Amino acid sequence: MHMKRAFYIGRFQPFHLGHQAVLEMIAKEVDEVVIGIGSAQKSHEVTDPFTAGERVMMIRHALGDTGVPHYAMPIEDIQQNTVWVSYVSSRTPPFEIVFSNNPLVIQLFREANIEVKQPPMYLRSQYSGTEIRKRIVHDMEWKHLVPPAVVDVIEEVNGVERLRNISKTDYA
Ligand code: NMN
Repeated sequence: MHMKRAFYIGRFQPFHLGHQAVLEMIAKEVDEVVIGIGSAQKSHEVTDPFTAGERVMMIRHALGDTGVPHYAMPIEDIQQNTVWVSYVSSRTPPFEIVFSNNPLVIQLFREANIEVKQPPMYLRSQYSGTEIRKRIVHDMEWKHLVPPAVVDVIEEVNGVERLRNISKTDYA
């Protein structure tokens, strides 16, 4: 049995409905999706508030009912872009195509002769991690931008309070 697998990497800070829509589209083209949770070493930063484990939970519970067969794997950053593709490939299930709109990711995989497709951006201005983190910090509506399961994970780990606390400056 030959499975066609795609690779899709993001920071998922947090996983939102744009990610979910793209993954549902990718799942129509392949049998399984290898999801790289990028910058896995980061957490508790204004632009990267959630741990790799929390992001694994978001993806598992959000994709649970969607019929997107996947492996979600934390991937730490490395200092050397020249070896990044082999670093990723050495720790993921084999994949034959990459879906990404990140210019560096596209460049590195294409240089390694791996096929890259750019998925359509799904309502990009709304469904953006930057926008969602900003809304959480400023006490604006954000829950409609993420799958209900992600609201539950963020609440379980006190993510709203964490993000607001780490966004404070010490001279405010
Ligand atoms: O498009 P975003 O959500 O930023 O995700 C891309 C991810 O891929 C990031 O976590 C980024 O750090 C990662 N990445 C890492 C390297 C490296 O470690 N040298 C190279 C390219 C992309």
